[in-house]
Amino acid sequence: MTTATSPLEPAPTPTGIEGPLSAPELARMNAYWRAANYLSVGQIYLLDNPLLREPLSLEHVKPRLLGHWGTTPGLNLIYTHLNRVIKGRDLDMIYVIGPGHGGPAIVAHTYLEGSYGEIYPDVSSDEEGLRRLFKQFSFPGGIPSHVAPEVPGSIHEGGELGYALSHAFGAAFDNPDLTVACVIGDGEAETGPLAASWHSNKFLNPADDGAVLPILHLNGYKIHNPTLLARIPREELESLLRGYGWKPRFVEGSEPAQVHQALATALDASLDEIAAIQRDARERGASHRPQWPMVVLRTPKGWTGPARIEGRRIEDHWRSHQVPLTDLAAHPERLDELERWLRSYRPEELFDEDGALHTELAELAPTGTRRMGANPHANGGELVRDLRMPDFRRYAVDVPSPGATTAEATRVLGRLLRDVMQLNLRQRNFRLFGADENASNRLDAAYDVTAKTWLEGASPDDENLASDGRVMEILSEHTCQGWLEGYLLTGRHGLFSSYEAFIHIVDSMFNQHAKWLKTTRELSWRRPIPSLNYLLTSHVWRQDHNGFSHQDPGFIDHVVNKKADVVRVYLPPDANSLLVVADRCLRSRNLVNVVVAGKQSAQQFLDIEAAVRHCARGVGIWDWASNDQDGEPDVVMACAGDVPTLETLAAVDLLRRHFPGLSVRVVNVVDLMTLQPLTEHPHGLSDREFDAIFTTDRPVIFNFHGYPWLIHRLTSQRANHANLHVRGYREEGTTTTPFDMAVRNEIDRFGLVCDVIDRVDGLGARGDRVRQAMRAKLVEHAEHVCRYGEDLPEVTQWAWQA
Ligand SMILES: Cc1ncc(C[n+]2csc(CCOP(=O)(O)OP(=O)(O)O)c2C)c(N)n1
Ligand SMILES: [Mg+2]
Repeated sequence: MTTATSPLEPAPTPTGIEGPLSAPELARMNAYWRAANYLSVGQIYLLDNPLLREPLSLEHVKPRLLGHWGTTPGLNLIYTHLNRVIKGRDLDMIYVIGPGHGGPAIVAHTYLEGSYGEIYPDVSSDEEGLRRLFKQFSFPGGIPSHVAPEVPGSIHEGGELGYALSHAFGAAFDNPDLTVACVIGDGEAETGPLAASWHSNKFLNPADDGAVLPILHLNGYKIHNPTLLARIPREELESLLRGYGWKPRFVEGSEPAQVHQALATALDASLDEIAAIQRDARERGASHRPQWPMVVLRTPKGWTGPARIEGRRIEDHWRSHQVPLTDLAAHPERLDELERWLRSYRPEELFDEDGALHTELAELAPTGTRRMGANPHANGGELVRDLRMPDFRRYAVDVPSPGATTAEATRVLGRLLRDVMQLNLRQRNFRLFGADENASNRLDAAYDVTAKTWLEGASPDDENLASDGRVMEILSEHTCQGWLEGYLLTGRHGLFSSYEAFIHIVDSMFNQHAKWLKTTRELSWRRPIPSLNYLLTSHVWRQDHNGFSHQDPGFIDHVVNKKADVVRVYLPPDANSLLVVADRCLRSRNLVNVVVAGKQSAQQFLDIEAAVRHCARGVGIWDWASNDQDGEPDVVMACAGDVPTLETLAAVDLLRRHFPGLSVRVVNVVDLMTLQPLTEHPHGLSDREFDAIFTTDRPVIFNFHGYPWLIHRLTSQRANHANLHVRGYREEGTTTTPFDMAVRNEIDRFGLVCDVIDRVDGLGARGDRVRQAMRAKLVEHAEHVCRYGEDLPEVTQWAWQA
């Protein structure tokens, strides 16, 4: 049914163009694309007059023009075509948008399909709704310019480029019915994280996982430059993508009808191929990696916008990246240009009298939860199923008395994780991630119940590799992080274990995820998702094989910058406390939990019930190590982290021997956030509680796992801060003995004893003699390690005695 003024009027189709779209269908899709483009330009520019029912004037235009046009028409085109295949095939599909700066596109489409208005009813399908839609974009009190958490259907803001494909794969794992369409900007494709993530196809099991359809958007430009992938010869690009294992289909052009047909053809062929791959694997087993299809879409940046402005090329140029026409007040002719641009989409044909999209166009969108803006996978909290958790007490290390046993904390945790894996095999919602280090980090018990995902060729000597493995290892921290984020954002659970020093590689990805969580907490319609859990091990104090390059405890400094209600940092002192903390983290929602724990054999201090009590408070006085029962201590020996805790206890032992009358209180901190004031962090101790533990006037010698400054930063507002003396990592050490690492950074027992002598009044001449003895020990230590290559027997054999 078409009328002369209807958008269904077939666009003049150049002869000789073939494709799956009938002329009316092509015309309707082109009109839908026009509508989305119109709404996108409207969002960037208009405050009022949303349907251009009056001539455009300056007061209809926003005073500050903010946003990104260049990528937007391409994103709109793709969305329009994805709607077609979703409807045609009843696909369960979400859309991950790498160039997330094209926020107007997705807001426009979710508005057109109705999912936007269901969440934000004020933005209604009428003229008033359009006015609000336009005004709110990049406007104070409104919405951000990117595909941020505020945008329905998004699991990926795209503000920081590089993570689209790894997020898409994370969403697809264990979602066999889901197809994730993923647009990758050609500039984004130059980033390291994106480049590594092409390899994700080697980890996707066609029988048990969903599919990812990458669409490389070759619009030719970034902000101020051409892109490499758009300028290298086509055959090199094709070889590159084929080398990564993909089967690319090229769609190229700048004539709408031709591009519509070509894109529809490419999507049909790609989705047919995906369906065939999945059918085959699901019937006959997933024995190898298929060559998955992808699309390369080469269309002009800023397509359909002004071709030239004042003689300079805009369309098909980087100059279209942000807002092509600015400073309209000073250049009235630009206002005319803007009006011509907006009217070129012929809004009067697209929206009815009330301002609603014409029904025959609205019908092009899928309905219900098939709309990409309403797909529950993109609001993963709606789909979360709790993990089935074993009782962590079953894995407890027997600790008859503090110091009586040794254990490797992460190996103990590995057994718990193995059983978490086992218990959730059927619901397929738990995975472990790590950059080639899960075994090195002693989590290899997991391989008793599952393998590492591997769909490439097999060698008879391989170990623990299988196409249906659930431990994900690729030597790209970015890819691990991106996969895990995608997995969590779609409502599943996981844990990322990393060498402590190298987790910094994903500092920025952590930032973005923490920001995402902070924002979603403020959006009632976004349901809470499982927390992002980091286990940082092979930590700074035990770099036996490696040395200085592998030493860096600074990730936690970085993490605590983020909103307090999103981050947690735990430093369990031994295996049982690690079990308790891990249980808590795996059950939590909407947090980033950072757990730092050693993997080496180490003394154990807490039996499991003591660990439960200690971790519940997060910080506490260890009465069994203290002798201040009669009142205020002479000194507080505080510690956080397994190695610093050991050194503190060894120092306390020395103090007992040398100063039997000295009253010493030992405080251990598991939950670093307890140190912050309650006003700053929900786990912060009240001042009263803090003062009760740390006193208001006694010296506190705090032995810390990380950089000392962090403890000062967290406690700066506490009454006793002036008496706080913090020892921690001082950027010293190399490949040396464990105790020498402590000595070089001055967190060692002998140095701690000297700290006490220096800070507690009244130790007199005895104090001087003991200080001298401690210094002598340090000299003896230095000579011994250089001569024998190992620590003094009195150090290695020391154990806490009840
Ligand atoms: C990691 C990162 N570096 C730099 C930027 C700044 N930036 C924003 S958009 C952009 C260009 C993106 O080009 P492309 O991926 O081709 O997207 P297009 O707009 O062309 O679709 C850049 C460099 C960023 N957002 N993220
Ligand atoms: Mg580009």
